[in-house]
Amino acid sequence: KSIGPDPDPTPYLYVTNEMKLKDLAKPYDAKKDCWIPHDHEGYIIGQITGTKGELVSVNALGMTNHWKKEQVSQVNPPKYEKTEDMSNLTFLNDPSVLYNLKCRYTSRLIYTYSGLFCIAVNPYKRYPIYTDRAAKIYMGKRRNEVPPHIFAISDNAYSDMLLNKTNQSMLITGESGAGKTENTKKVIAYFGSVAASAKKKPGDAKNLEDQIVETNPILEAFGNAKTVRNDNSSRFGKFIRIHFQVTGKLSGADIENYLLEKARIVSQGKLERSYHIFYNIMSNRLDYIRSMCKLTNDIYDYHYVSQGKVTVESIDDAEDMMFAHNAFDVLTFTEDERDDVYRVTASVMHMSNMKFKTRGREEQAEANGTEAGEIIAELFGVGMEDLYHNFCKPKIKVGAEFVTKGMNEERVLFNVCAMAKAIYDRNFKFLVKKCNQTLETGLRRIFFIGVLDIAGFEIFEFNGFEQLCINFTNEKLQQFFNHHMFVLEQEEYKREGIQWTFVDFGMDLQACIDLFEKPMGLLAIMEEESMFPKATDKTFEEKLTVNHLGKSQPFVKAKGNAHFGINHYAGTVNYNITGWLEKNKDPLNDTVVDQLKKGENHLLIEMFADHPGQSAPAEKAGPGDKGKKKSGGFKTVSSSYRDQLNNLMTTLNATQPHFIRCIVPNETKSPGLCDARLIMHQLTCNGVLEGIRICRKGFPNRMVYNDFRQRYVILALQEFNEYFDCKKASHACLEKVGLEAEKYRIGNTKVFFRAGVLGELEEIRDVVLGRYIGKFQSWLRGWV
Ligand code: AOV
Ligand code: MG
Repeated sequence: KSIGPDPDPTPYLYVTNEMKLKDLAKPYDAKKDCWIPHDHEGYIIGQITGTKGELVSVNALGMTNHWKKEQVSQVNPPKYEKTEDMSNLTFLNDPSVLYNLKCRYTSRLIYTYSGLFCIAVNPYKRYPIYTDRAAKIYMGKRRNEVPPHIFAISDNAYSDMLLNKTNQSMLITGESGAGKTENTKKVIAYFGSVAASAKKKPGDAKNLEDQIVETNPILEAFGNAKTVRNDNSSRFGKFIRIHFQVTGKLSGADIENYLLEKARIVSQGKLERSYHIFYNIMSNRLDYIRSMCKLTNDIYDYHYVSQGKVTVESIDDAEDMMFAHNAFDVLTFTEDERDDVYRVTASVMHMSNMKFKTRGREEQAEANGTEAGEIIAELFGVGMEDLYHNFCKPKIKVGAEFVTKGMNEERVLFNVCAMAKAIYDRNFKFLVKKCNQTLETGLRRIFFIGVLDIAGFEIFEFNGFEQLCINFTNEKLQQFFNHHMFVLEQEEYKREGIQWTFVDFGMDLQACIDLFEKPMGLLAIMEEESMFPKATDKTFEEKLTVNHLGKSQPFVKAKGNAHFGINHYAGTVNYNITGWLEKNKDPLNDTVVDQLKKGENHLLIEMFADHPGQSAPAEKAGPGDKGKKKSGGFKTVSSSYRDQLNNLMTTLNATQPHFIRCIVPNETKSPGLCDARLIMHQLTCNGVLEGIRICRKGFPNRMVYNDFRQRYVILALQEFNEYFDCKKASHACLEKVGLEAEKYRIGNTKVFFRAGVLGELEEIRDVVLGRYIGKFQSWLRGWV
C-alpha cells in the first residue's frame, strides 16, 4: 500500500552541507559565551565579562547584567549545531536543548532525539517525509545510521521485536495539537507497509492492512472534535496493538479506548464543535441518512450540537462522511449495524428537543409536546408514551418494592442529557468492539507492537476530574520511563564492567503515585465517597484533607478556586473537585435503560447488555439480602479507569518501550514559529528535561575507544604509539592530561564521561592544538 506520492524527502531530514558550513563559521568563544534567561526568547547568548563570588557579569545586547551562577549556562561549540541526538551535547542544559530544537525546527527538521526520547515538533505543514520514498530510507536501518524520524523508531521497534522476540510499545504523548494522532497514523501506516500480508488480491479493499488503517476514519468521526487548540482533537485516549505472525507479517490488531469526553455531547464552547460525525451526517452527502433519521436540514434545530461552531474551515464534512461510510464497509459492519449507528447518533441530536413542563404545585414534570419523542422512540424501537413516562416517573427500588418516583423538570432534563451522553459513549465503545472483532483474523498472534496515543500532562487554570486522570496516567508513564532508563543504564554499566550504582529515579515519583493508589489514597476515598449516599463535595474534600494534608508529602493546600494541590513531577496542579462524585457515579435513569434493553434497536440492546438496569440486582439478590442496591455491575468511572490503567501498565511492563514526545511549537498553528516559553513548558511536562536530569547523574557522554583515539590522539601521541591496546592508551591519555578519576570511567569498549567533561577535554585539545600550530608556524617561518 502506498503511503503517498514521492518527492525528495532528504531536505526535510538531513542537515545540508551549506547549513553545516554556515553553522561552523559562527563565532564562538568557549570561555566567554554563555546562555542567560530572556523573557521573550527563553534564553540568549551573552559574553562573560567577569565573576565575583556567586555572581557572573554577562554582556548581552549591549548591556552588562549580573546573574547568579546557576542562571548562566555554557554554550556548545558550533560543531554541535542542529545535532541529531542531544544526549551527545557537551553541555547538556535547558537552553542548549531549546536552541537545538529551535534551530532544527526552523530548518524544517522536525524530529530530534534526546537520548531515549524521539521529539517531534508539529510542522503545521505537510512535509514529504512520510512517503514510500522516505519509508525506504528507514527500512532495516539502525537508529544512528539514519536521521531522526518516527519511521526510524518504528523500524527499530519492528526489528527489535523480531530479533529479541519481545513485544514492543511506542508511547506517544504531548499536549493537545502537538501531533500525537498524526504520528500514530504514520506509525500504523508504516507497519502496514513493511509487514503487509504477502498475498494481496489487486483491487481487494478488505485486506488486513487497509482494515487496520481504516479504523481511523471511524474513530476520528466519532471520537474527534474541533477544539480551540486543534481542529481535529481526539477526545479519547487509545492503545492500538498491531499483532504479527512469527514471520513478521501482520496478523491482526486491537484497540483499547480510554475515557471519551462526554460533556461535549451536550454542550460546547463558542469556538468549539461536538463530534465530527454529527456535522458529517448533516452535510447530507448521503441523503438517505438524514431522511432515515428524520433530521431537518438545519443543524441549529439541534441544540446539543449547535452551541458553538458548526463548520470548520479545515474540515470537509461531506468528504469525511464518505471516509467514515466507506470505512464501515472495509471493516465489515453490516448495513444494518452501520445504519443503527447512524440512528443512534441522530437520536442524540433529537434528544435535545425533548421538552417538559411542570404540572401544578407538585413539581411533577410531564411532556410538553411529543414531536421529538415520537422520532426518538421510533429510532430507539420503543414506545413513545412509555419513554416519556419513564423519564418523568422512573421506578426506583425501596426495600424489595419498586415505587414510582416523581421528578421535577430540571431533574428530567438532567436525565435526558445523561442518557444522551451514555448512548453516545456506549455507541463509541461498540464501534471499537466491532472493529476489534473484524481485526481478529484467526491468524496466530505471536508478537505485538502497541501504540499509545494519549494526552500528556495538563496544568490548566481550572483542573477537574479529567485532568486528575490524565495527570495520574502521565505520572505512571513517567515512572515507567525513569525505571526503564535506570534498567538500561545499569545494564550498560554492567556490560562495560563499570563500577557505578545508578539510582532508580522511578522512585522519585512513588510518593505521588502512592497518594493516588494506596488504601485510603485519593482514588480509594473518591470511590468510597461515590458509594456513600450522603456524601457531598464538602465531605469528600474534608476526607481528603484529613487523610493527606500534612501527611502525604505531594498533597498540598490549594491555591485560587481549587480544593487541593498535588506536586506532580511536572509541577504543582491545583484541582477543583466540584461535581466529581456525581461525575464518578455517572447515574442513569435505569427505567429508561430497561426500556431500551427491551426495545427493537439491536444496537441499543447490545450497547446496554452489560448495564444491570433495574431488574438485575433484584434478580441477583437472594431472599436474605433484600434492599442491597445495585451490588452487581455498578462501577464508578474512576474504578474502571483504574482497572484500565493497571492493565495498560502491566502490558507496557512486559514490552520494550519506545518514547515519542510531541511538541506544539506555537499557539497560532504557524509553520516555523517557535514560542520559547511554550516549548520549555512542554519539555518540563513531558519528561524530556527530567530525562536529561537523570542522564546527568550518571555518565551521559560515551565514546568507543577508536573514536576517542581519533579525536584526542594529539593529547598523548607517545601513549597511543606505545600501547597497541586502544583502551589502555586512552586511559593513559586521560591520566596524562590530569583529568580527575571521578570524571570518567574506563569501560570494556567505551570510555564514559560525566556531564560537561568532554567540554574540558575539548579545551585541553584546543590548547595543545594551538601549541602545535604555533610550533608549526615558527618552523615554517624558519624554513622559509
Ligand atoms: P494531537 O493528537 O496531539 O492533539 P494532532 O495529531 O491531531 O494532535 O495534530 C494536530 C494538527 O497538527 C493536525 O491536524 C495537523 O494539521 C498538524 N500536524 C501534526 N503533526 C503533523 C505532521 N507531522 N505533519 C503535518 N502536520 C501535522 V489532541 O488529539 O488535541 O491531544 O486531543
Ligand atoms: Mg489526537
